[in-house]
Amino acid sequence: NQLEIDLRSALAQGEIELLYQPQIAVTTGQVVGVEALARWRHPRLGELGAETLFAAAERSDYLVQLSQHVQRQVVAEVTAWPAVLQRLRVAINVTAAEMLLPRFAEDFIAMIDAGGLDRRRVTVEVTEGGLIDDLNIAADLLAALRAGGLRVAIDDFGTGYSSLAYLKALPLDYLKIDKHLSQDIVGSPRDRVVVRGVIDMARSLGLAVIAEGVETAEQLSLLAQEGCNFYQGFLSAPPLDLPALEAMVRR
Ligand code: G
Ligand code: G
Ligand code: NA
Ligand code: MN
Repeated sequence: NQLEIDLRSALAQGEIELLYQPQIAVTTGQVVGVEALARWRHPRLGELGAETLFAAAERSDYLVQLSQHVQRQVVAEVTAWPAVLQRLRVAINVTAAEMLLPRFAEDFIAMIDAGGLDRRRVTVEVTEGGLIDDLNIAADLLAALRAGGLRVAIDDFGTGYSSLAYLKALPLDYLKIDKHLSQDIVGSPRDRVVVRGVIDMARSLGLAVIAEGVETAEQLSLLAQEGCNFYQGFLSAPPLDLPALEAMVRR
């Protein structure tokens, strides 16, 4: 597959680009953090999304190297940001495959320290579907990250089949409501009840709630009424490059 072959030169050629999507506090409208999202600036095919990038890597056994490359790139970029952005939190995605590596948590923390990024600003995002199957092992890994001063978010909550088991078993700081749930809340009383239940449960467990994929003022208003703490989405900003992020935070 040509895409898998191209991927081998992509890292060396600096074709992986990072965008940063703002995370906004619902009550104040302030940008409090960003999620780093990878893009592939392919020399012939143009800009490819993270799904294409990571699918190509998965097929060619390159997933862990790619994911770690992206993480080091995030740390290098963030530490070089202008002062006005240094108060923002940074959410970094991890894959299940790398969590299975021996010493995952220690190595991840060492990577953050080596780049000179304050651990306390970092959130690790794990996806429900991407979590390792043994929840006891997953719980130990996440606990080790938190013991090191990082925070942990469960991503795309509500898309999998074992959401409640994850919520019950894992030590977490944030629950991210999947974009479909955030969006279906308008016009569907049943979906609104489900979102309400998820938010109540998360908050009772001491987690902060981040809604993803918020595109309209009406969605945000309903999520605010249900007690959602933070949101991401096109309503405030798509994933941004550095100049656009800086302009938004200065505004
Ligand atoms: O960027 P969207 O635009 O398409 O991202 C799709 C999914 O790909 C995200 O939900 C995220 O879980 C995953 N993803 C995006 N960027 C990264 C990354 O840098 N590392 C990992 N492991 N996953 C990422
Ligand atoms: O981490 P994860 O897979 O959830 O990444 C979120 C994905 O959703 C990214 O690919 C991002 O570009 C995309 N996204 C971010 N904001 C919105 C939005 O408001 N609407 C939609 N449809 N997609 C969004
Ligand atoms: Na994510
Ligand atoms: Mn997500």
